[in-house]
Amino acid sequence: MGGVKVADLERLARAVIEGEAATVKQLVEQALSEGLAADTILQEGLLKGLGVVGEKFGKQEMFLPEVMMSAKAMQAGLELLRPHLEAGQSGAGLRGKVVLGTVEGDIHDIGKNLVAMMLTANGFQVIDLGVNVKPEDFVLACQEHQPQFVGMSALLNTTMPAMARTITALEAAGLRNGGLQVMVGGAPVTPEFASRIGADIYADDALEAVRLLRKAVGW
Ligand code: B1M
Repeated sequence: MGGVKVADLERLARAVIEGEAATVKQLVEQALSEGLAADTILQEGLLKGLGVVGEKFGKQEMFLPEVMMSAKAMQAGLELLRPHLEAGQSGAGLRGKVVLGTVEGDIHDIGKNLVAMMLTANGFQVIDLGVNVKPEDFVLACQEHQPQFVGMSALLNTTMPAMARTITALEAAGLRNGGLQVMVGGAPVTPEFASRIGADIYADDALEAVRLLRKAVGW
């Protein structure tokens, strides 16, 4: 632990910004082997880097191909952290079942994957439908798996209405009468929007998602 330097995490953030997947992997492995907590590597390295990417993208200082490289580098790092973030859990699925996906028209999945990882780490069974999930596919998955929760992620203003359409489809299929609770999240989603569309739970980040679902199942 003592050997881990802030400079290494700064290098890691820089490697994400520069889209250097190989360097990201190497620095994550190094940080893990030096005993740094996976959560610190995630927050202070990977997510810090991606945050800068988001700012630069917004200001048109970075462009789509570069952002894609950064996202790939981020995912490479996240995969190495996955076993550590999910470690130490027995009885996976005991706490409840969650059908999860990024809504129709939206292919952002880093936040959704983090939510999936943190829920899995906390004993929930996650059925991950991936990205660009149509309302009818959420419905089919809920009919098949009978989860207590369905979680939707959206990162674009233009795809937020797909959350409302999905809730309407779940209602039309009679699924919400059975107590299925809807959780929504993603950078542009607000608590006000969540309540306006009839979602039961709004979570600001992955840890909050875990906290709220644990509360909902009484654990
Ligand atoms: Co895009 N993108 N992107 N992008 N991208 C954003 C979101 C944007 C804010 C960038 C910007 O302009 N500054 C902007 C959206 C503007 C808006 O509408 N509000 C944007 C745009 C415009 C686009 C395109 C339209 C660009 C184009 O084509 N011209 C395009 C859309 C493609 C599509 O989806 N149809 C596009 C494409 C892409 C890439 C493919 C290059 C890549 C995604 C790769 C991937 O995901 N595999 C990408 C990326 C990486 C970003 C930024 C830079 C980073 C997003 C991210 O992963 N953040 C992003 C800028 C930014 O967010 N600052 C941006 C890290 C992640 C951990 O955070 O997903 O918010 P987040 O998740 C958080 C919480 O929100 C929460 O928990 C997580 C943290 O613990 N959470 C939930 C998320 N889902 C939840 C669900 C829950 C609960 C909590 O319950 C179910």
